[in-house]
Parts: sequence; C-alpha cells; structure tokens
Amino acid sequence: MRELMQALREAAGKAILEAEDVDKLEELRIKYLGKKGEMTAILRQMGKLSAEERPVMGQLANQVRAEIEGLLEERRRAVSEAMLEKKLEREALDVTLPGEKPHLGHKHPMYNVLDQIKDIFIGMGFEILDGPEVELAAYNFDKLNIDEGHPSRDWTDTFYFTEDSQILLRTQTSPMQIHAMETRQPPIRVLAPGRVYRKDEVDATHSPMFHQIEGLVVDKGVTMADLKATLNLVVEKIYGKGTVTRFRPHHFPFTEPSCELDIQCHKCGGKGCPTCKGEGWIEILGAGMVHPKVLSGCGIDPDVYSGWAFGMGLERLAMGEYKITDLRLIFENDVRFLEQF
Ligand code: 2U9
Repeated sequence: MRELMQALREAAGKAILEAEDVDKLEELRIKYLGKKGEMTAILRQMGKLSAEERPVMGQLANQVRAEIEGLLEERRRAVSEAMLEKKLEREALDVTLPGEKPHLGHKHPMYNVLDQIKDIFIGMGFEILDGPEVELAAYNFDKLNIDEGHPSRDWTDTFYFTEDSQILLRTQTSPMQIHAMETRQPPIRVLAPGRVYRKDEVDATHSPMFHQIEGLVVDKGVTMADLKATLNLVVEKIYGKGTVTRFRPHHFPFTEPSCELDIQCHKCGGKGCPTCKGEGWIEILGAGMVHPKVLSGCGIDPDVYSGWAFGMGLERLAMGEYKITDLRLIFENDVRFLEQF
C-alpha cells in the first residue's frame, strides 16, 4: 500500500505540472483526491492492514493528500497568472493608433437658407425673435385685423385646441411681431422666423407645418420707399447683384397698401421657361405698410409712427435655391437626400 501511495503521489505530481488550465487542475483533483478518486480506492484496502500499520498508513495518506493539494494550489496560481498575462497581452491598447472618426452630420439645407437670411437682417440692425407656436386667436387674428368671418379662421383651415376657437396653433409668425410691438417702443426692427400650421393636405407643394420668416419695421417717417429699398437690397444679397424685381399690388388684412414681390427669372431672363412656369417672373414674398388699425391696437399711435412688414415661406425659398421639386423631401429626413447639401 505504501508503494501504491508513493506511485499516486508521483503520478499526480507529474500530471499537475503538465496541466495548462484551471479546469484541467480541477479534473485532476477529482481524479486523485475526490470521493471516488484514486486515494479513496487505496484507503479502501486499509482493512487488510494490521492494527499497528493502520495509523502509520493513515498518516502517510494525510501527508500525500496535503502534498497533492499543495501542488494543485501552486499550479493553479501559476496557470491563473499566465492566463491573465495572455489576456492583458491580447487586450493591450495601442494609444498611438488613430481614433475612429465619428460620423458628423450637418445643418439641414433649409436652415442654411434661414441662417443666410438672418445674417442679412442682423447686418441691418434687426433683432431675431422667438415665440410660442400655441397662440391666442387675439394675437393670431384679431390684432392683425383678420376679422371673425375671414376664411383663414375656419375650422377647416386652422388647428384649434378649444371649442370656442380662442386657442390655436399659429397660422403665421405675425403674432410674434404683435408681442414685440406691445412690449417695445419704436424704433422697432424685428425678424420673426418659425414654424406655422395650417390644415393642408400633404403634397409636393403643401404641408400642414411649414416655416415662415416675417420682418417688421416701425419708426417715425417710414414709407413704402423704405420697404422697396430694403427688400431690393435683400433680394440682391440672396439672388445676386442686378436681380430685377417687380412689386405687384395685392391685399392682406394687416397691411395697407399691400404688395407681392416678384423677381425676374434668373434662368431665362424673363422670357419664360420651366423654372418660372413660363411667366418670366417668380413670386418670392408678400409685404406692405402696417395697417394703422394694427399699430393702434398695439398702443402705437399711427399718426406719429408708421411701419412696413413682409412675409415669406422658407421652404419655397429653399426649394428654389437648391432646385428641390418636392416639399416632402425637406421633412422626410432621408440621409440620402440630406447628404447632397
Ligand atoms: C404685423 C403686421 C404685418 C406680414 C406679411 C405677408 C405680407 C405675406 C405670406 C408669404 C407666403 C405668408 O408664408 S406665406 O404663405 N405672407 O404675404 N406677410 S405682409 O405682415 C405683418 C406681420 C406682422 C404685426
């Protein structure tokens, strides 16, 4: 039995030294020291020994078990260290490698156009306004001289929040200028860009939400000449020097007199082509002298002060600038479309 025990000790020691990982070491522990292992098998033969030999054999067994356990532990530590070493080597970080470049987006094409227009007006001393998209009918309609019976106030045209038609999604950015006039004393020079909402079906030229830019100037002695000169200057900055303009009479409830501004088609020089739909002219905005009723409604004396205002659709401007033929492309945010700009 003593020989068997020595042989077990040697075989275990050799196998442990050859083990490459902790799983193999556990396997060896079970094989040699487990309940059904080789050590147990040898000790089962203790019965054959004399009473004197038994304790001596027991002591030897304990010694061999301790030795094997010691070897297992030592090897386990060595194997773990080697594994950690390998892992660190594998996951080493090379700080000299170039980093991964994040994919950078860019400004939406329509906001490029908006920023260009903002810059032009800021350069002329205008203040940029921001204001609520949910408005009172008083600010969206009444104070703009748009009376009860006006078709734009119909439930089929405007998004209302309340049955009494008093709270709504603004249909134009004009309420912002009303707020400006109520809170400032002339001279006033403000630019009001933002989202507006109308009950329109979506198609290539309509959307229930679109963007407007409106401008307002109020001061002593402001005339239609100021309106024309300023807008001509803005048109030249947007469309280039020498762009020919035409002011046509029109009607808006909030301005009197009112007009629309056309530019001569830059593509055909006014002869008529697909860009101007054969007209020779392209309509770009509406404008006029602020109605005296609108001024007085905001506490500004129309006998002392006068003003001019304009309004334009931003999507239409961007579509013209970038040759976009379908309005829906502006809102769909398809990167294949947006990446072109
Ligand atoms: C105040 C007084 C007057 C703003 C104006 C227009 C003419 C105009 C349209 C252009 C295309 C709206 O986006 S669109 O559908 N706008 O033609 N807007 S004058 O006049 C104002 C604004 C505020 C207090």
